Amino acid sequence: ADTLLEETLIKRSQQKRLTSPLNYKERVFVLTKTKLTYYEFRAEKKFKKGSIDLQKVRCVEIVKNDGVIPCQNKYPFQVVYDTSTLYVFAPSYESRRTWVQNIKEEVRDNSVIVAKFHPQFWMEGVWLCCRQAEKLAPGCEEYNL
Ligand code: 4IP
Ligand code: ZN
Repeated sequence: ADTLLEETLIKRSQQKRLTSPLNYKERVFVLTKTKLTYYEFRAEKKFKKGSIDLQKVRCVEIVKNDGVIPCQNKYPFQVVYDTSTLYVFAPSYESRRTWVQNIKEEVRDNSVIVAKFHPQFWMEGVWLCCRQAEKLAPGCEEYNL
């Protein structure tokens, strides 16, 4: 499929298992009309590490943050799908804006779009925005597509 965007960004581990580590990895992100895929780039090759079907995306938005960001890229955004949230860190305000705008454009007609979302991080078992301690707790701020 045709690439709409491609850039090396940093992602936080999605911690799908209770025992998953919290870490940050540099990945090549590729956006097409149907998928957001990330690859590890090693020995001049791309190795696919994960992919999100855009039809499943429920929310894409910047993350508001006033704490320390423990990786080099300081402009976070979130992609919420199924029961997971992928946090991605862009190197600049402009880069983040481009990714959020382009993904929003592709998911505009999704039936699963949320009414409310969490504007801050899920961190150490709590949503920093609303202090709810349940990962699937309903969002606390109105979402605008
Ligand atoms: C891994 O840590 C990587 O961060 C994975 O990211 C991540 O998968 C894993 O989390 C996490 O355990 P180690 O490399 O130290 O094992 P990547 O796939 O980019 O390598 P996600 O789901 O974030 O892709 P979970 O979610 O699989 O538990
Ligand atoms: Zn919240």
